[in-house]
Amino acid sequence: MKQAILVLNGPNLNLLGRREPGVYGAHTLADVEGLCRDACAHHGYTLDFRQSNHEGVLIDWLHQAGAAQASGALAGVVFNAGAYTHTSVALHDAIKGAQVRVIELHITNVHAREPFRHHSYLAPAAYGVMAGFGVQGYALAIAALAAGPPPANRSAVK
Ligand code: CA2
Repeated sequence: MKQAILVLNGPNLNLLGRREPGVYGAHTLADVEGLCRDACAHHGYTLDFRQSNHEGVLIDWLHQAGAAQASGALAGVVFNAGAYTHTSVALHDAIKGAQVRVIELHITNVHAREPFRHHSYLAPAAYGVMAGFGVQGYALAIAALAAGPPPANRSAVK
C-alpha cells in the first residue's frame, strides 16, 4: 500500500485567495490541495489534506500522525501552522511528543516580515523549514519528504 503525506494548515489559511492577495497570492486553499495532490501522486504518495483554526485539533492530528508514521503508513507532515508558529509551545511539544517528521512551511518569507514572525516555536522540533516560495513551497516540501530518510546529522525524532 502507498504511504501517505499529511498536509496540515492552521488558523486563517481557509481565507487564502480571498483576503490579502498582495501578501499570500491569489491561490485558494482548494488550489493548494490540488497542487499537493499532484505532487503526492508524482512521488507515489497519497495525500491527506486538512485545515483547522483550533490549536487542540492540530495537536490531536499531530498525535495521530505520529502513530501513523510509526506504523509505516505515513511518510511525514507538511505543516503550515500559520500564526501558531510564533506562539505555540503546545505545538512544539506535540511534534516532539508524537515523534513525527514535520516540515514547517510558510508561504511567505517570514524573516522578511514583521519581527514577531521571525521566531518559530516549531522550527527546533521540525525536520526542516521551508519559507518564502509561495504556495509552490508545499510541492517542494512534499518532494523533500519523498527524498527519503533524514541524513545522519538529524536525530531519529526529527
Ligand atoms: O506565510 C505563511 O504561510 C504564514 O504561515 C501565514 C500566516 C502567518 O501568520 C505566518 O506568520 C506566515 C497567516 C495565515 C493566514 O492567511 C491568510 C490568508 C489570507 C488572508 C488572511 C490570512
